[in-house]
Amino acid sequence: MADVDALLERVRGARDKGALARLISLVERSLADNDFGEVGIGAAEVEEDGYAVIGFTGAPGAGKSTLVDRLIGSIRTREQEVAVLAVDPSSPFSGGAILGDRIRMQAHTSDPGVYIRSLATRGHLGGLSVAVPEVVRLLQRVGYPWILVETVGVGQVEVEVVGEADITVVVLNPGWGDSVQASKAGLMEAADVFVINKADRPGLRDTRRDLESMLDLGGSPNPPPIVETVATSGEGVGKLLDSLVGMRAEMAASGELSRRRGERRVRELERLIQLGWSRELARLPLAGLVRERVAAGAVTPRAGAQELLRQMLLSGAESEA
Ligand SMILES: Nc1nc2c(ncn2[C@@H]2O[C@H](COP(=O)(O)OP(=O)(O)OP(=O)(O)O)[C@@H](O)[C@H]2O)c(=O)[nH]1
Ligand SMILES: [Mg+2]
Repeated sequence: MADVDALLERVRGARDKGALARLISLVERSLADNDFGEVGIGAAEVEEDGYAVIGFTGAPGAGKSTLVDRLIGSIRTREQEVAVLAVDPSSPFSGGAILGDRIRMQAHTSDPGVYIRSLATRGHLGGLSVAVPEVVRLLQRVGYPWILVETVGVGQVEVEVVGEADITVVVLNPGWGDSVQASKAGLMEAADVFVINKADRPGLRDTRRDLESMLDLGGSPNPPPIVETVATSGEGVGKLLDSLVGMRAEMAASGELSRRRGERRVRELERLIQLGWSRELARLPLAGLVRERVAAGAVTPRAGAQELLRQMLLSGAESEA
């Protein structure tokens, strides 16, 4: 994988965005091809508090992209670099995906300190849950101190992606029921920071009060902060960044950051083991036959699974002998 090393050097040295795009494509392709081989860029983790992964989630149209765009501006004002991953779980294509966001963030694309990339992972091996951590690890290894991950899409996938960030920002809007929606989607537990964006709209006070009472009910001794923003004007975005900076420092000092990252790595390991196993199982000569027999009702699914697992263990033992 000398090629990969050369690309990595070009990104580390000159912030060659073309080289970075090629590296991400390599990761994507290896997942799309169901190629479990070493991509060669996931080797070691850099030191713990040199970077932070911030995930943004919330209802469609809540203003996540506008907010991320503004946050890029604030981070750049503080002369730090930032990478943005826009994750589109519904599309098998990257590049054209999330066109609107591309346009929105276009002002930053000529800035060498900003890297924006959309990641479309439907149909890939393990989908999002495997691709996102790999690409995040790549971005972190080439030295981006801020990695912002925005998801488009709804429901389950959002929550899944939430698990891939150090700090999760849940974006709500003023208006009846938004916080109720968030709580139904399981986002209340996942939130480290709440943003009430579109604070220029009516209903701000009510939404804040709803949210606060919901958090009270949750009874956490350490409820997440609530930041009000108007992403279109940038109002409140500096405050959001301050709050992220503070939280990141606190989490690093308390050990929470490394605890979360350790958990994430173990989850990733488990997913990869599952994927590896199912791939190996599917490759067994017997797999097709067992599937047919299960479909026909001749064998129960459990007996079929047991038979295939036994076969796999046997073939593993043979190849080792
Ligand atoms: N009035 C007002 N409009 C906003 C604000 N923030 C974003 N918008 C508008 O809301 C619309 C949706 O914003 P986006 O940033 O695309 O929202 P999103 O959450 O990224 O949307 P998806 O990616 O489709 O889920 C756009 O028309 C924005 O201009 C705000 O603070 N106030
Ligand atoms: Mg968006």
